[in-house]
This record gives sequence, C-alpha cells and structure tokens, in this order.
Amino acid sequence: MRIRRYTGKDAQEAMLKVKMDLGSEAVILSTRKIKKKGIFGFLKKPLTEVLAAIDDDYGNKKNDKPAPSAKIRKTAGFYGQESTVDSVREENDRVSLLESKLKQMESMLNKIYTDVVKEKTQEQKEKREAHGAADTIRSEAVKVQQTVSQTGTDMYKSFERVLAESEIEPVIIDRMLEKIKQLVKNPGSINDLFGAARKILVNILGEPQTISFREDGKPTVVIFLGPTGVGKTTTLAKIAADYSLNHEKKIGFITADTYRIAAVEQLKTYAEILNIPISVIYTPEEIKEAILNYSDKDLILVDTAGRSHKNAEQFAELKMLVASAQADEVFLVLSCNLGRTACKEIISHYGFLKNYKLLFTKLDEAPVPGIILNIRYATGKRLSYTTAGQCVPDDIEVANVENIVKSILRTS
Ligand SMILES: Nc1nc2c(ncn2[C@@H]2O[C@H](COP(=O)(O)OP(=O)(O)O)[C@@H](O)[C@H]2O)c(=O)[nH]1
Ligand SMILES: [Mg+2]
Repeated sequence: MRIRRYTGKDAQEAMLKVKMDLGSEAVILSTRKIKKKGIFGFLKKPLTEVLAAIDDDYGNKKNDKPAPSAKIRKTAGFYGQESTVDSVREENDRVSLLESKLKQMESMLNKIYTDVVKEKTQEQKEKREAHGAADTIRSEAVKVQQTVSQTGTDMYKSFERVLAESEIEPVIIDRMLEKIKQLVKNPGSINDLFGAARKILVNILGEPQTISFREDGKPTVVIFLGPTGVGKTTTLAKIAADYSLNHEKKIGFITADTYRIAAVEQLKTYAEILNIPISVIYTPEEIKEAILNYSDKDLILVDTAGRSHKNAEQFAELKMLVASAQADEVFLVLSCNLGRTACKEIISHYGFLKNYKLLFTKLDEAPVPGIILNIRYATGKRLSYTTAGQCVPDDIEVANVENIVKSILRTS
C-alpha cells in the first residue's frame, strides 16, 4: 500500500492530483483544510489536503476484484488505531469539503442561471427585433403588392385603350384580355401584354389565302362583290395584272356593272392595257354563256356593280348573278375606311354567301385597320389580299398579317 498526501487550492484540485498520480483506483483516506505556514500564511485562503492510498499489488492481481473507484471513505479502520479527536477533525474536514463543493455547484448554477437569463433576454430582444423587421417587410410587401396591382391595372387599362383606339369591337377586346390573362400570369410590363396580344391577333387573323385554282383544266371563276366605290374594279385590274404578267395566266374579264357607263369604260381601259378580253353582261343569266366562252382561259374575273345592300331589288339581282355564275371563288371587297356599323350591316347582308374570302382595300386611307380584325372575327372568313393605293398594278399584296397586327397594336 502506498500512501501519499496531495494539496490543492480546493478539494477538486487535490483530487485531480491524486487521480493523475495514483490513478482512478486510488482510495481517498482523508481530506482536510490546512493553513499555509509562514507569517502571511494566516492571511491566505486555506488549502485542501487529501491523503490517498493505492494497493501496490493492484496491477498484478489480475483476478482480483477491481478496487473501488476513487471516493471518500470513512477513514476509521484504515489507519488502525485512530483517536476520537482525529475522527472529529476528519469529519469536519469532510463537511468543509462538501460545503466547498456545494458552493462551487451553487456558483456554477448561478452562472448557468445568469447565462440562461442573459441568453433569454437576448433571444427576446432578437425576436422583438425580428418581429419588428418582419412587420416592416410585411407592410412594405403590401405596399409593393398594391403598387404592382395598381401598375397591373394601369397596364391593362392602357393596353385596352390601344385596342379600343384601333376600333376593335369590345367583345374581341374582352376575349383578348381574358386570353392574355391566361397566357401572362404576372406581366412585368405592358410589353408582355403586347407580346401575348400579338400571338392572339396573328392567330385570329389566320393564314391568308389567295385564289385557289381549279385543277381540272377548267377556268377558275372569281367574282368580286361589295358596296359601291370600295375599289372592286381597281382591285380586279391589279390581280389580273399580277396573274397575266407574273404568272402567265390566260385571263378573261366579265363585267356585270352596267349601272354606270363609266364603270364599263373603266374596266375596258384596264382590259386594253393588259390585253385581256372583256365581256359585258346585262342580266344574271348571261353570265353562264360568258363563262363558257372563256373555256380556254385559266382565270375568269367577274366585276359586279356596287349594289346597295339597302336596295332590296338590286340586291336580289346580285344574288341571282352569284347563283348563276357558280363561281369557284367569291371575294367580298371591303374598304378599310368603312365605319363599324356599316361593316356589320354589310356582313349581315352578304350572309347569303356560302363561302367567300375577305379582301380589304384602302389600307392607306384607314387611320386604323381594326376593321380587318373585326370582320375576320365576325365572319370567320379567310383574309386574302389588301390594297393600299390607287396604283394599278402595284398597290396590292397578300394580306400581311404581321403588319396588320403591328398597326392594330401601334407597335413598330
Ligand atoms: N386610296 C386608295 N384608293 C383606292 C384603292 N382602291 C381603289 N381606290 C380608288 O377608289 C375609287 C373607287 O374604286 P373602284 O375600283 O371604281 O371601286 P368600285 O366601285 O368598288 O369598283 C377609285 O378612285 C380608286 O382609284 C386603294 O387601295 N386606296
Ligand atoms: Mg367598279
């Protein structure tokens, strides 16, 4: 058995020394407080002295039960003959050790408590600050949202105004807005609306179609209908010039417009210039024979009088002519400078036509081409050509949907 004495500023420090020196199997025989020796010793804090022992054979006795771990043992019996005074002293030492441990624990607890309280206060402070910040962010977000929706509303209003100024029918504007809202969930700017509108308009206007030629070798008969003065005769001459000069088609003219002498003369002039034969018919029945006479032609273009759709007798005659002609293609010629109401009336009067293509003239005179969209939307009929000037043969083209859309949206 080895017995050693260890001192420390407190029991903990002395115990640590025991453990380091003798290992954890050491047995604590006693602990006590001691005053340092010397003149000033009494002024200093007392030290703790620990008396510890370890069995010398401990490491060799493999089969022995391991010694109990370091702990404070009642000293009586270990030291053999101990006096009662010693026992009391040891008891006092133990009490003071426990007291010091308790104090340590108390101060540790106090420290933990202070730390916890401090942390809690800090946490609460941070929470309050975070709440404050969240409130600020929330109110800012509400403001931004309001601004965005306000801007969004303004955006749609401005956009709607552009369409209305292009004289688009309100029903079409509503449908477009509906569709745009489906396509563009969060418009960043009015350009997003225009982008979507462009696609919708291109879709509504559809692919234009020109004359579809018969493939059975027989001439393709095309009849031009529409109100007076819209440009039927001029347009017919433009188309004839294109097909005869650029596509080498053999063409024949038939005119049913004998209402005005000048009208016949007008077409005759173009016929002479273009070297195209012309037949003048005075009754609807005559058209069959006139068509038969052109059986060697590729294309027969039939001009009609600008019958007023308001004059029932004149209009009945026009219907008879259409029925008699059995044309392969009917072009309803409308001028872009017609008003919206006039257009609606015309469309409803020409509703007797089974199939026809839309041909718009005077794009150059129309401040807005909304009529093209309105009529295409109302009738569902194909666009064909558009004309933009009096010049024969130049001022005609296959309807350019992209340009029409640009004009409607006033974008370049
Ligand atoms: N500005 C302009 N005038 C046109 C256009 N097409 C025809 N016109 C003119 O409109 C007037 C009537 O044309 P016309 O062919 O006689 O019409 P119709 O009565 O329907 O046969 C004429 O003075 C034409 O020169 C066009 O695209 N633009
Ligand atoms: Mg005419």
